[in-house]
Amino acid sequence: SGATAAGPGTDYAHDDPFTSERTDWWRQDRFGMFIHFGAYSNWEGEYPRADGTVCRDAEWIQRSCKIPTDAYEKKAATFDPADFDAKAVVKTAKDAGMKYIVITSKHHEGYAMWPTKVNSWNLRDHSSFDKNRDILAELKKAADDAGIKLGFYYSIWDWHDPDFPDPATFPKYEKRMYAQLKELVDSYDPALLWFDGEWDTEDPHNPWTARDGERLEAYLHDLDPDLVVNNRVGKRRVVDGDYGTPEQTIPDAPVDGQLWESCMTLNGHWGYARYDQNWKSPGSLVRNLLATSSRSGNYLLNVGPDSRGGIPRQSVDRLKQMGDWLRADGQGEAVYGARYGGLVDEPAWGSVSRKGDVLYAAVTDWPAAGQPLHLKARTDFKIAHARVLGSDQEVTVTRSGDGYDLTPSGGPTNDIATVVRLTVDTGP
Ligand code: JFZ
Repeated sequence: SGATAAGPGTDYAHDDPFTSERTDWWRQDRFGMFIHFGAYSNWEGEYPRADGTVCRDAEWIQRSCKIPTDAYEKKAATFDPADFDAKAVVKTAKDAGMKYIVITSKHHEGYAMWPTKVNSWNLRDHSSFDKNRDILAELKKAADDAGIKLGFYYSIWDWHDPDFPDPATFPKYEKRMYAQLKELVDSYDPALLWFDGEWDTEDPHNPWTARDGERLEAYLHDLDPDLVVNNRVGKRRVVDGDYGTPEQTIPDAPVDGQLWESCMTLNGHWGYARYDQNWKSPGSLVRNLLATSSRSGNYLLNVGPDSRGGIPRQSVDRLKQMGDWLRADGQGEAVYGARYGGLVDEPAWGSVSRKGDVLYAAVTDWPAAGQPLHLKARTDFKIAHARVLGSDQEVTVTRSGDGYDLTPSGGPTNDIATVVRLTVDTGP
């Protein structure tokens, strides 16, 4: 199962992420929560200009709206996410069926969401927040209690540190970055690190090189050899970590030679943006999750807490509906621990995932009465048994042309995706 090639480039872990025990939890869990939360959240997506107009963006607001550093720092000094409730966040993730959480510990703005000793540009020293609180520690405790893994997003690109953009002073920045990463690992024992900002940008001053990526990977391995790390550590995939990170899209087929995780927003922004009400429907979100797991990928779905630290109601509602679908009739079986099966072509009517000798055909376009669902076989196998999860309706299985026809005798069990569970025999 899976490619044995370790994928392109240098592997941080010195093992094969496709098969190693280290990545096992990540390969099984399939569904995680991304949290974009930082000093940018305090703007709630809106920067009122002196001329009375409003400039809008989320975690990029400082750059896109050209907010002067002193104004940005002043706003951060009023940041008071007193409503941040780690237990509620973890419960939202758990109720959604999510198995891990990745929160921005430091985004491009450079603001640390934990009491770093490296500088004072952080939630304890530069805010109006309770000085006795540490939201990463709270999240770690709540996640541990709930059996949920915790990981940190960390931006290599830093808009605040004056030593970042100048290649002559960059090593000084890099030292501080290494120190911050050590703080994160030592204080919170994260299961995963999700790097970003290593890429070539419109900013010609991003001095991060592939060599820097290699050194960083070696450093992380020394800090904690069990860490799972995404691929945004080294430029141009010269250093590729454990898995690829397609953003806002789902690859239309399994990716050869690389584990992957699609990260996606629930509306159109990562950070909180009060004006953005362009929410995805629960049905399309579940279908995305099914498409992802059936192509051996993970789905990292984002929430952006507001300036008080609360997750928008619209996000919580949608996630809850995803969890309801996953729990109903054991339909989560089609996702957790499941992957691309190699036995059939992906049908137009849904997706097919596999766990051992079981195929899960998740039907999003249920056929009209008496009409079959066709499965195009890629290789020879037999179907020993077929049933609809959560129903005792009969499914007739017949050999047909290049594969099988499955003809259900009744209707779908829900209006998002009905799962037909097939026991297969792939022969000796
Ligand atoms: C980055 C960030 O700039 C953004 O704010 C957010 O955190 C997102 C998850 O990651 O944006 C990217 C990163 C990589 C690509 C595009 C946008 N990319 O590889 O195409």
